[in-house]
Amino acid sequence: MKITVKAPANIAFIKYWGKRDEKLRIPANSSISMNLSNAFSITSVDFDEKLKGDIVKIDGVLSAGSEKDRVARHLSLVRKISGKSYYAEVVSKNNFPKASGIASSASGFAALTLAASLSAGLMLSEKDLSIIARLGSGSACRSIPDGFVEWRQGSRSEDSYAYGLYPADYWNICDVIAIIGQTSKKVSSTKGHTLSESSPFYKARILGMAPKIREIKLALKNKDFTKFGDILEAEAINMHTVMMTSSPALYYWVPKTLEIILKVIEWRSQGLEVYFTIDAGPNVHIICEEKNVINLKSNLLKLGGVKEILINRPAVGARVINLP
Ligand code: 2P0
Repeated sequence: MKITVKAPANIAFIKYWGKRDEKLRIPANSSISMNLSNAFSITSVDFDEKLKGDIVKIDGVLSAGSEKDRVARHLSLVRKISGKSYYAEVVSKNNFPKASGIASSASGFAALTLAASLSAGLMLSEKDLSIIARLGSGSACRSIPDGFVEWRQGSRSEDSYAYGLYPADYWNICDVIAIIGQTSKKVSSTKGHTLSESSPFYKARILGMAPKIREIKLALKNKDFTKFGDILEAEAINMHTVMMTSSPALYYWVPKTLEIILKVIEWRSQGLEVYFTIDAGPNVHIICEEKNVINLKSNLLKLGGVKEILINRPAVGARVINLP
C-alpha cells in the first residue's frame, strides 16, 4: 500500500549535540525546536511483495552506498515491528536543495517513519513514531509532533521522544534562513556528535542545560520574545564553541556566517529585534516576529552573498497527504 507523507525540517532553539548512546541516538540533553513551514520532505513508501530488494530514490536520483543502507536499515526496523518481510520502494523529494546546508535528515526520517509504518499496516502512536524516527536520525523525532516541540532526552529508548509543547498557531514567530552555503558538509552530524565530548567546554555545556531549558520554556509560555531570543542566540554560540574546540575542531561557519551574525547584532541595536541561530552548517537562521520579516528580508538582500532566503512560519508535524 503506497503512502505519501509530508514532514517538516525543524530549527532547534536548544540544540542536540552529543549522545549518551550512539546506536540508539539517546541525546546528552533535551532539546527544544519549531517545525518549519517552508523546508520539508515529501516521501512515499510502498511495501510490495513483488520487489526483490529495497529501492530508494531521493530528489530523482537512485540512492546507493551508505545513504541507501541507512534508509534500508530504517525500513528493516519497520519490517521487524510489523512482522512483514516485503521490500519497499521509497521516493523522497526535498523542497530545498540537498547541498544547501539545510539538514534533510530530520524531515526525511520523520516522513519515512510515518509513511513506512502506515504502508506496513501499523497504526502507531505519536510517541512511538517519534521514537522510531529518532532511531533513524535524532533530530527527526522532533518533526513528528506539531508546532513547538520538546525532545525529552530520557534514559532508555522507550522514554526518549518528542512531544508538542504548543501548536503551530501558538506564536507568530518566523525563521528566516539566509542560505549562503551550497556545498554538502565535510563532517556529517552523526560523526560530529561523537567529537563533542573531546571539547573542554562540553561538560560545562551539559551542566548548564537544565536551567537553560527551564528558562526558554518559561519565555515560550510567556511569549517573551526578548528573553526567548537572548537564550536561543547564546545557545547557538555555546554549541559552536564546543564544535570549534573539539578535537579535531569543527568549523561550520564561513566568513559570510560571521558577517551576518555581526549584522544581526547591529540591526538589533538599531531597533529591529532579530536573533540568530546556526546549525551544523554555514547558513544563518534569523528568528523574528512576523511583523519584522519584510524589513529583515530587505536588509538581507542588501548584503550580497546571500544565495536564497527561505521564510518559515511554525508548522505542523509529519502528515499523510494521500490515502490509497
Ligand atoms: C539540532 N543538529 O538540534 C542540532 C543542531 C545539528 C546542530 O540535530 O546522528 O542529523 O542523525 O542523530 O539529527 C544534527 O544531528 O544527527 C542536529 P543523527 P542529526 O538540530
